[in-house]
Amino acid sequence: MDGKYWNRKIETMPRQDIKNYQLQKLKEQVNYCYEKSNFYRKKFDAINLKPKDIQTIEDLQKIPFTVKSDLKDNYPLGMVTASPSEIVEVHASSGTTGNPIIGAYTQNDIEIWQELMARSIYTTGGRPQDVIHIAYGYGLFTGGFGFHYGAQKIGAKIVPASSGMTQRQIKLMKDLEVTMLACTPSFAVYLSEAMTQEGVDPKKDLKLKRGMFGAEPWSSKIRERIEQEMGIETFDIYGLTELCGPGVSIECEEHTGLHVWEDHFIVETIDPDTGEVLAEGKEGELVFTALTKTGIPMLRYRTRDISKIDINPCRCGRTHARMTHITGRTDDMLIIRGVNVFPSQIEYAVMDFSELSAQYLIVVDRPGALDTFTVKVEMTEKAAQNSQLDRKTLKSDIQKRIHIITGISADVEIVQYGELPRTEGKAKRVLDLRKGKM
Ligand code: DLL
Repeated sequence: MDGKYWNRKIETMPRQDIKNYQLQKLKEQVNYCYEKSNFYRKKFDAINLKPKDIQTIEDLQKIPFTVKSDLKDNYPLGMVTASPSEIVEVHASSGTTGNPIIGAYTQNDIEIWQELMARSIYTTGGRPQDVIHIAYGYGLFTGGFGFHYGAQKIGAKIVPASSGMTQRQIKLMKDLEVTMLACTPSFAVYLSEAMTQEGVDPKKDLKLKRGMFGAEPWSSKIRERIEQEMGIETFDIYGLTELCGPGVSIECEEHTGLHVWEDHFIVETIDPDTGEVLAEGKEGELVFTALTKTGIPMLRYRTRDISKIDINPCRCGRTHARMTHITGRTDDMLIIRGVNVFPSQIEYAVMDFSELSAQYLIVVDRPGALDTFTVKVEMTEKAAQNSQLDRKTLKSDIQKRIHIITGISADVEIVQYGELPRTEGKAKRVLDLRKGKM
């Protein structure tokens, strides 16, 4: 700990030093994979690639991508490269179909994850005197444990609330004078609503100052709402089970993107269709190489997350590249009547209306030859009580807004406040009833 940095030397390293360090670690990791992993050796041998062919960072591009299905096909532990007795913990992601994605950690991996989470929480201003309420699920999901390990290393006081029992969470936040909240943005919205219902004013009744939200995309407008309603500063945090969990990148106090911890990860952006590596600053799919992970090493892992990278110096003094907030996933994209639509676009449109709550659900179906596209939205409690409100005009204004943003027309259904499901983990925003019909 040194002023605002958890590790000043690493966080403010000149970029050339970062590159040199990455190259050294990359060569070590490639050797490790080639010697110890059947999976990677086979991939290398198939194209006659040898570890000695990796002599520069650019040579990374010679290595084939690793994809989600590699992990699913090798479920549960087929990609473990360390010896089985070295695995000390497993986590898994909440995939909806098929085998879950397993993360298997050696002691080395856990220690690195803890260090990266401590660094991340510290970057958002977390200090030993903070009381950190962790409302990410504890269990197979990496959210709860990731924050727990990091906060523990900082020496903060932890409230391991996990998910569920919203009313009790609010009581604990108040009674234990919680200063920082960690949960999904959708749960933060839910908590804020529940606080209003409980008659708790977060600005007056709580000591809450900051929130660390991630694990799902969230628009700038949802963010504004959370900040205004709770009176807090918010930070976006990113990560995935395949790489460690949360702690791959984090926003600093400048809020100009998320610093990718490049002493542990090399990040590339690619064209999701062709796999071509894109120039820095161009939007594409993020691909990560984990430089220090030993349980299940990841070389050029395709995340399906869409973002862009900026390597310019940040005003905070950190030199690690920044990624923009994730706008969506390549597999999130809906094709409705031939038009590409991202749920984040709908969120953006809906959040323009102060009469609406932050909940929405996109329902797509194909009862006949054509797709139907319905967006269900909810009035806020306050708007529902306003007898002057012209619902017809509101509905048509929402329809127009969605049309401007997506280019296609949607049916808008305004439902009663509280009718759309609230989630404690990642929100489910799309119901695609066409699946199985196509
Ligand atoms: O969601 C890890 C995590 C936990 C990150 C808590 C942040 C906070 P998985 O369950 O494996 O891991 O899901 C990973 O979630 O590929 C993204 O699509 C999405 N995701 C994670 N963080 C963000 C974020 C955790 N800040 C997948 N913004 C990733 C947008 C995010 N999407």
